[in-house]
Amino acid sequence: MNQTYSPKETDAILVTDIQIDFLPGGALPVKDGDKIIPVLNQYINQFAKAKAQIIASRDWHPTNHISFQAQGGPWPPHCVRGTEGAKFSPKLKLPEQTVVISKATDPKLEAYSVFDGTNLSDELHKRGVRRIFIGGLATDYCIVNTVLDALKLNFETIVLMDATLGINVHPGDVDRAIETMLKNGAKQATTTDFPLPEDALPTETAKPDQLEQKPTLRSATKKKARMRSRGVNKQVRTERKG
Ligand code: VGL
Ligand code: ZN
Repeated sequence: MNQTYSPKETDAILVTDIQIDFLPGGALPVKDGDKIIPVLNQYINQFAKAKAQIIASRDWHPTNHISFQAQGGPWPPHCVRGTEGAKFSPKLKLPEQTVVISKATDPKLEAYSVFDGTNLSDELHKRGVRRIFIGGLATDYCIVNTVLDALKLNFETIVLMDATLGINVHPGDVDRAIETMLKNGAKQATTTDFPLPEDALPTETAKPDQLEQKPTLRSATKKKARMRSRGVNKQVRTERKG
C-alpha cells in the first residue's frame, strides 16, 4: 500500500532553482525542466493550504563565480544575481509567505546544497519543521546535495519524484543521484501519495454543520441586499404578501 503524506504545519516544501536559466531557452537548460512546474504548483498549493512552510531556493552567482568556465569551472555563466535569467519562472506560483533562499553567492565557492552557506537550517528550526519535501532542479546537483545535508541534519526527507529533473552531463548521473539519496535514508513520493486536492482543504470548511448553514447565510445576505435596494417598507410588504 502507498504511504499517504498529509502536509502539516511542521512540514516544509523546498522548491529548488526554478529559474529562467535552468529552463528550456535559458543559459543552462534542464531538458523538459518546464514540465515539472505545474506539478510543483499543485504541491505548493496543497502545502500552502496546510500552512506548511514554503521555501524557494535560487542559484544566485556573482559574475565571476568559480563554477563558470571563464574561471576554470564546468558551467557557462548562469543565474547571475540580478539578471533576467536568475529570476524565478513566471509560471511558478509562489505564495506571498514564501521564504526565498539565495545560494552559491560567494565567488570563490561552489555550493550546490541549499544548506551550504545559507540560513536554511535556522529558518527550518525556527519554524519547527521536522519533514522536508523537495522538488525542482537539478536532481544530480542541487537536489542530491541538499537531500544529503538534510538527512545529516536529521530531517525526514522526501523527494517529490514527479517534480524533479536533472542535467545528466554523464549518462546515468540522475539514476546514481537517486540511488545515493535513497541509500542514505531519503524517501520518495509522487502526487498519488498525497490526498486528493479536494480532501486537503482545511477541516473547518468541510464540517457538515457549516455546509448546512451556508444556504441560510446566503439567503440572509440576499434579504439584506433586497432591503437596501428596495427600502425597508417594500421589504416588509413583500414578506407579508409571501
Ligand atoms: C546547479 C548546475 C549549476 C544546481 C547549480 O543547483 O542544480 N546546477 N549550478
Ligand atoms: Zn550554478
